[in-house]
Amino acid sequence: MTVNDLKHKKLVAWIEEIKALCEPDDVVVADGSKEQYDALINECVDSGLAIRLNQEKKPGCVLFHSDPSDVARVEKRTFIASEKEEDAGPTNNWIDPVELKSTLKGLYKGCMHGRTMYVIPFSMGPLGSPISKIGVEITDSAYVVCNMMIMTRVGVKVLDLLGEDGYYVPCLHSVGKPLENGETDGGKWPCAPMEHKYISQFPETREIWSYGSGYGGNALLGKKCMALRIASVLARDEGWLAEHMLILKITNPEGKSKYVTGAFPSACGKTNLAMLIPTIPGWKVETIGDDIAWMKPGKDGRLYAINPEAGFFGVAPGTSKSSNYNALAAASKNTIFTNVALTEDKDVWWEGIGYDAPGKLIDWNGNEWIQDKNNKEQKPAAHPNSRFTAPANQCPCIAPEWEDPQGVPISAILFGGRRPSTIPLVHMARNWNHGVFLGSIVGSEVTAATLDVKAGTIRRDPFAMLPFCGYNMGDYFQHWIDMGKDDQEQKNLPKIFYVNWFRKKDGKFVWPGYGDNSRVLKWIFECCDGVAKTVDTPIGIMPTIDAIDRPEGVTEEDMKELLTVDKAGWLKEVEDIRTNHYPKFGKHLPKELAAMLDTLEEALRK
Ligand code: SAT
Ligand code: MN
Repeated sequence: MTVNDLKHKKLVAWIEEIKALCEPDDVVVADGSKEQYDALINECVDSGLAIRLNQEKKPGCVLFHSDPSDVARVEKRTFIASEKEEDAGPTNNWIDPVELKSTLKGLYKGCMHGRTMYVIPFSMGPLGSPISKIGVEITDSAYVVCNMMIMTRVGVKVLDLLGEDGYYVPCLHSVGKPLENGETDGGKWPCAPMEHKYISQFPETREIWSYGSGYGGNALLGKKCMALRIASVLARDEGWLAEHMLILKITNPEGKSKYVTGAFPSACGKTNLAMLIPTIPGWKVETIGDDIAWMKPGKDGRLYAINPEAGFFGVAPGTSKSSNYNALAAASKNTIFTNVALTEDKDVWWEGIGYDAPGKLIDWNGNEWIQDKNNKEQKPAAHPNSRFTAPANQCPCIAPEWEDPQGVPISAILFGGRRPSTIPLVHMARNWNHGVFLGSIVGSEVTAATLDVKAGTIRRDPFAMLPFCGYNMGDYFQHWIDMGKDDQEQKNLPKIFYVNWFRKKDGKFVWPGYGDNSRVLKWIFECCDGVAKTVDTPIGIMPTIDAIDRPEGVTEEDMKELLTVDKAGWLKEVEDIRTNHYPKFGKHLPKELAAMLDTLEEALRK
């Protein structure tokens, strides 16, 4: 398909403008066909950028190894270029949009020399859903095109929906590595040096300009850039919520189902929770989405959620038959692996895959790697943020209604993070505003999903949106408060919970997590029906000690540890919020949240 086939005048004009700026060798429109996907993958394999995996063990799968500097999102190089700095708020990097565009135009000038420019029309959300949005990404990376074809709905059908004058979010991307005078990549992942990487969002004009990185959230612009940063701005203006949340369906033994969303920072197990296999008999969990939820109020006052994505961009390390059977099955064919290790028979391997390395490997850096379990210092064979890009419809537990254009009605919203102490296994907010308070104070140990914050330290990550909110986070809190103004008691709005699967004692996890999290989901299910065993505490509503069935290996003592309010710990938490967290938002902090903090402290001191 070529630009001549396009009917949308504004789109054609934009393509011509970018073509004149970036000066590619040619322009190709992504039509969404399997033929085009296969041809692009073949090109990547032929040029040495990708390795075709063992087609008996992993049919339709390939492996890419990125440049060692281009393995995760780069938060320091991510910018919200609003007209006023205040509108980007205290948690985002800001550059004046005029200045940033001028810098970027300098970088984009001629940046596609020697490359093909691809135009990717894509829909975030089921085609034609009233909640979905259309974007068009221009990129010079075939890797990006193929990943977008898995992660979003791409091609002719989207162009049909767009018609001659439909609205789309323009998303411009280049790896930032022009090829001069017949030069080739020579099988090396192209990208620009760190100081030239820019992941830029322009919230007023709803544009995305990304330069210099080919990786995940930096380059697949439908995901974090559009479905979270730009969508959060649209959601504020249009009265809905664009959130960093999984969506799951849970069914009890009587066949009654509820839908739950959950916000957890990157690499905290959203994919595992969305696909869990319950350890309690008779219960069933199915998946709607594992990373992003768009929720809109319906006429009945309930929130209806869609998963704007069509695939999973999941963390590979730690994914095994026992930790997440469904994710492994989803990624068993037609999957793109990035930065995992390669076995001698061209299969994939990573740390925590559930078995030892079957012989010599090629690690994610392309070097020979032999497992040495006695060497605690051995560098991992797969990068800790290595990923699989797998079509959602290959997941054995995908819910039949996962593409329902109307979305699914949400009964409960979970917040959580990795917290080795203080935060109990689960507690429920007393009302909507209290739930917003819980979302606003989420903190988590940092993981490998971001490159420029030290892994292992605890940082506040409100609503798990710290790197993804496209405007002032204080105003975002206010938007959440506003969404509940007519339904404080949550007659129709979801109940809100704070969970923590990551409590540690003597360096070991107290709660087994994974499938056993279904026991907590069961209590949450019962809370939504008003039949759970609960106790009122200074921090909110908690399960009684016997309300949650104990998994094997968890003693009553452990349960007490998990479900007792650690008053001293919480007072420290309050102190930290009061001195380090909330003051950042200044006058943008909703008064309701400041009041919640006072109420919490009073209750703890009683
Ligand atoms: O690289 S991504 O942003 O897509 C993954 C993540 O950090 O959640
Ligand atoms: Mn994520």
